[in-house]
Amino acid sequence: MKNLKFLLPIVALVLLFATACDSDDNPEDNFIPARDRAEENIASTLEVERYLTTHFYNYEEFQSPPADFDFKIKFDTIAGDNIDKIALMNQVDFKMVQDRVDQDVQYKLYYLKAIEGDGEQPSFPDIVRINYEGTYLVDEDGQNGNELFDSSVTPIRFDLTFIVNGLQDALIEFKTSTGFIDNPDGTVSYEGFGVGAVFMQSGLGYYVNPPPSGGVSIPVYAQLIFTFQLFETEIGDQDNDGIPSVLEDINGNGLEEDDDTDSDNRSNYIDPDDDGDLRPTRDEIEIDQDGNITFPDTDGDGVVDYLDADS
Ligand SMILES: [Ca+2]
Ligand SMILES: [Ca+2]
Ligand SMILES: [Ca+2]
Ligand SMILES: [Ca+2]
Repeated sequence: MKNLKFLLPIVALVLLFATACDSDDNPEDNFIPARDRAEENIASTLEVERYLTTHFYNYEEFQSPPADFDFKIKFDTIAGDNIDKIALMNQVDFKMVQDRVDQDVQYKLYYLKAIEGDGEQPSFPDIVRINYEGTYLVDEDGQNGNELFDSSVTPIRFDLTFIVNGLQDALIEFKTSTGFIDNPDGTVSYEGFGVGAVFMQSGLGYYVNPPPSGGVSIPVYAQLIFTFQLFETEIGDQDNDGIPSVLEDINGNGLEEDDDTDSDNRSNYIDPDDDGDLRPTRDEIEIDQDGNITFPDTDGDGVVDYLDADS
């Protein structure tokens, strides 16, 4: 501790000096650009696939659940006593998912359906209640495993547009519970819920911006695994303009971020005045008593009022 007092002014001086020296230079010289997303995708996918071929999950417990089974997915290495287990690679599904930054990058997103679920299927901008566990992949020095960085204690409500893209993309492949029972101790037990996992490339995760999380720092470019239980879903209307956000995906590509009718840098799903005509979207649509929405086109030009700045 004693040395720290002396060290600090020196650090400050060095920083000052460095800043002074830099002042004539192009400030971009100090900027380390993020890795190319297409190239990173290739390396990330190989790392994810390495994990999937060397690990298995507790599928036997899901096949014949023990009495006290918590219906949570657990992974282990295929080795020793477990050398004969079926690799995740042979049990996962995958789908192609677009990068949110570079439209030319498509990810092969692997997910595991331990239980699909019997309830409702959420849409990509909906609000869900889940249990989850987040880990990042460690793949170095012959080691190939994963480290826990976050988990829920009790079911948590999440806006799907706020969570990492890979988890958003995976959760919409599952279904919720069919209902729940109130337990005497005040907790609830959900029935028929979906249980799954997703194995995502860093480009669908945090890439160069991992969040600060309790004690564990996630490395940049880390591949992520989330396991989850999906309990409930409700329709998202993030800007409260009366239009469910799933209908604000104007170009119909399943992404909420890239639709901005009035080009004001607020995507439609978070823009309460989508055409920028200063009339709120809510006043340019009609909602009847049953909640059915209709979209008037007053000037008959084929563009509905709430997306028509002239009407
Ligand atoms: Ca879209
Ligand atoms: Ca907008
Ligand atoms: Ca809107
Ligand atoms: Ca309008």
